[in-house]
Amino acid sequence: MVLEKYSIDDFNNDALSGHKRKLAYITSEISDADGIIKKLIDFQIAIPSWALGTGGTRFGRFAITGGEPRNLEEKIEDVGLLHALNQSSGAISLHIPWDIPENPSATKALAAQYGLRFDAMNSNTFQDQPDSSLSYKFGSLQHVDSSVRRQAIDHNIEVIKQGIELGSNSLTVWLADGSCFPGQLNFRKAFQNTLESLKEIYKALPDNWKMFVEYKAYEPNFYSTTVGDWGQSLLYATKLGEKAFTLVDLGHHLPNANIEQIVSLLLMEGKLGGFHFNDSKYGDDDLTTGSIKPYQLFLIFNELVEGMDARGMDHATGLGWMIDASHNVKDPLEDLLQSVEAIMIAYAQALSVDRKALTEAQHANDVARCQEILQNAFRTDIRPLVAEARLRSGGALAPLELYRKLGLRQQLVKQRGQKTVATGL
Ligand SMILES: [Mn+2]
Repeated sequence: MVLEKYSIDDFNNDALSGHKRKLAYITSEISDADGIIKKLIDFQIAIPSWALGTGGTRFGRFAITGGEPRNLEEKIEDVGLLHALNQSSGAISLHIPWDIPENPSATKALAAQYGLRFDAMNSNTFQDQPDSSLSYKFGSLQHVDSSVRRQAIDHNIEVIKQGIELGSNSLTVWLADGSCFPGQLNFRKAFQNTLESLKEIYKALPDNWKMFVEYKAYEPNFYSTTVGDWGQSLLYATKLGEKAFTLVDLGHHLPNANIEQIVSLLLMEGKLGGFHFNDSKYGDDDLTTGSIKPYQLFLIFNELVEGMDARGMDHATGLGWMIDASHNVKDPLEDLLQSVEAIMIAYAQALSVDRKALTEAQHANDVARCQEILQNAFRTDIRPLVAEARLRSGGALAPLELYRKLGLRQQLVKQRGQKTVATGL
């Protein structure tokens, strides 16, 4: 389904006078509103191919209201729809083997029609596939048996090859490897096996590619995880070389971890590579970004902006930005629109922080002033800047509202049927 430009324009025209009024106010309140809008226009967040259908927990999956994408082409169509609405979702991230492109050049061309590029490729050695001869029950890249490690290495190399054909330039490796019980694993040997395996995968990376080593504190293993935190990920990334980086998934920390500090130090070391956005109350809950802890999201972006500027990095292209969430009770497209919106808002808030004043207050040990500066940025309603960025790039002033007004889910149900199931989790 292609969203006609006129339906966006009609909607925007109706909302224009109210928008202009709000924009004029915020533009007069903050400095360099136009510079912020330009940065927002450039900023794109990749949508993972597995987030477009029914998500779920390990207890059950509940179908969405129908019209789920039945194949990769329809997933691309869905991301195209999101991008048409918000102009900030111009990339898709594939998970192999859930979404293997049968004809990569046709897949690439289809994505280009919707203005999409292929972001990081994701390998999967946390599930056994029907055609795999060896099991990952006791790990993949860490496995005590070198033939299991070989199978996992070969899979990752295959994913790189598929990514090359699609024009991707990064590989995200997330491992479920670890142990469930004390004594099950020799930690050092598990680390070394994993490192040796990653080195083989690293050798297959083209020069312009990056490898993202994603960490996670626990689950599915509950005693130890072989890439369990940012320190372990940084060890691997450092030992592997300059094309390897740490990837931060917001849900992959122990409770109350100071993620903004982690981000700041990884950036300082030039080893932050990418981001997976989601939100959580307890663990890796994979809820809509910004739905539970919007202030934390802002604080993270505050460090991202400050740290990237300190290194002269381009905000839009310097790191890999992706949503990684799962949907059990919402329409995934509505959920993703909300997540992208929350990310854009947090980014805009971070861009509006008075950095000079903050630095001065820090140097003066004026703690109260530091807090005022950050909270002032957080509490100022900058949403009209985000809306203006969308307007200028051809998106909708209020994407979720338009999605509902046009009955896009109902149209997808009509087109694809009520009982369709997307590949994925
Ligand atoms: Mn992730």
